[in-house]
Amino acid sequence: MLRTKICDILNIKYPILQGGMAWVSDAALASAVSEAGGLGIIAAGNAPADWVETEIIKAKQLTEKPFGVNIMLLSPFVDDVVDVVLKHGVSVVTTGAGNPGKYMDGFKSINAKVIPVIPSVALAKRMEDIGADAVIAEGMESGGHIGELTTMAMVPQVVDVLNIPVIAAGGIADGRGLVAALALGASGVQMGTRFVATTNCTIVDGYKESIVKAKDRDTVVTGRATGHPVRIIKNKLAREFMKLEASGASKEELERFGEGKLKVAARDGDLQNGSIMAGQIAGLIKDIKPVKEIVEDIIKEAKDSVSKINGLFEV
Ligand code: TUI
Repeated sequence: MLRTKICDILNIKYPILQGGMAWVSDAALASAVSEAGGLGIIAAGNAPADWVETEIIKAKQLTEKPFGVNIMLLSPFVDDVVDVVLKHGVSVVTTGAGNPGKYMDGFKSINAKVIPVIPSVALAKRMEDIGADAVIAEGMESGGHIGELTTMAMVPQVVDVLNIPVIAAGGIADGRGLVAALALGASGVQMGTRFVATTNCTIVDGYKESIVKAKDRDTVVTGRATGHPVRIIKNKLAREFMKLEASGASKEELERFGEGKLKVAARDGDLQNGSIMAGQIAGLIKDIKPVKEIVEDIIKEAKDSVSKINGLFEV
């Protein structure tokens, strides 16, 4: 129940993708999401290609269902990561933080479905023109590197100019969010923050607890001055970064300060000096649960949510 076009394209049960999150989305998390009926995604982030290769091999052992790899296009290892993806015949590739145009022929040569993350209508159109199978319209409610538009404003505008399916991302963590996305014309959703606060996610517990503790206004956008705005949970690092930014520090200085800080939080467990990337929807997340339960609950909630709305018409 609840099938959309993206389910057929990706050969998955539910129209729910897990965001590719650097240092977070490994084979354990991705395979759990795929096993639950969604699409799990391993994030290459800034990791070397051999790490990505190991995770792809592990994921193939953990699930027979489709999974994807997210390629972060600013990575210094991007060319090698693309080669690994081609070598292992990964069935779905999502891309972030740039234009994947020059890799498109390679992805097509292995029949991978290509789904770029886009922050605007213009880029969405360009992706359709170069042969993308779908796009992920990611609003600025999201954690990590973000664009300018909100999910609510961007998704229907992208839907109206594309023929390929649109996945909504940013600010979605439950069944109501899924229904809202479908109402805007999206074919499915991608969730990141919700899948961090799960028992299947292998990062330190403190990071997950920071998401559970976060309230609605507890994230901030840092790094606007660098041209790479990044949403993180307020902590010591966020305050120091904002102070540095306000003091007029150079782009290079800010980038140097931010470099490597996601690992410091997610893997080394230093939640004051590390960067806790998370979306605005963290405020809605109240527990750390198994992925399977989250996916099942979302589908149930979505159905209830639609019934409630239908009830409003039956007057
Ligand atoms: O990529 C993300 N989220 C990320 S990447 C990341 S690692 C990182 N850390 C610090 C600085 C930069 C990266 C943490 N979170 N989401 C997908 C996304 N893609 N958001 C925005 C975009 C995007 C931006 C510009 C996609 C395409 C684009 O194109 C510009 C152009 O015209 O080429």
